[in-house]
Amino acid sequence: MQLYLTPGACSLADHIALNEAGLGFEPIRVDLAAKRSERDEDFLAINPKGYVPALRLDDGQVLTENVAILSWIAEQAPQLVPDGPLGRIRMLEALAYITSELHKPLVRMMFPTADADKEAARALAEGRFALLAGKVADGFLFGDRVSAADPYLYVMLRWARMLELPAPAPLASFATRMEERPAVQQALRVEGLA
Ligand SMILES: N[C@@H](CCC(=O)N[C@@H](CS)C(=O)NCC(=O)O)C(=O)O
Repeated sequence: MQLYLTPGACSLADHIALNEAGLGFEPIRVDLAAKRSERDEDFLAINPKGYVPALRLDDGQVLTENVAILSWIAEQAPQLVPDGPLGRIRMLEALAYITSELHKPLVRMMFPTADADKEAARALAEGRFALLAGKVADGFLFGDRVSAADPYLYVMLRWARMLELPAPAPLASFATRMEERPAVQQALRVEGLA
């Protein structure tokens, strides 16, 4: 199995989740501007969407989209699925919120079309982080056990830090807790971020 990633990009979430799941995989870096992998592959032939993450499974199929990849990883490692009859659905709910309500405004802040757009995206992201602050008081999004959604939230908080968007204190503590985890430390080392 191979994970196509770019250091520090949203693919870091999938990298961490694969580590948390204890699944063996090869990390392959992608130059997003050139659309080539470090193995000199045409990345558009692997993922015609042209973006990371992309996960090539052992049978050759390629999965794309953080929500799908993180859900697939959780299916391989039930310890990453929250408890309860609605556990999987709650995780999907969190993944959908992170991908559409946090990931997108943060990207708009990184690549604004106008100052007004950047400020609007900042206000949106701030409000949306605030809604999650109350959820991580017990440790992670779903209590004291990491789910496949937590690495995605962690990566968004890294981006917020880079964009000088202050995170509410409970989210800053959550990020610190994530950074104490060997799965996170290993991913950061491999991506050259630690
Ligand atoms: N909807 C996609 C978005 C992925 C995405 O935005 N990837 C970024 C890095 S975080 C990327 O590769 N951008 C390069 C590009 O779009 O050319 C997902 O959630 O997986």
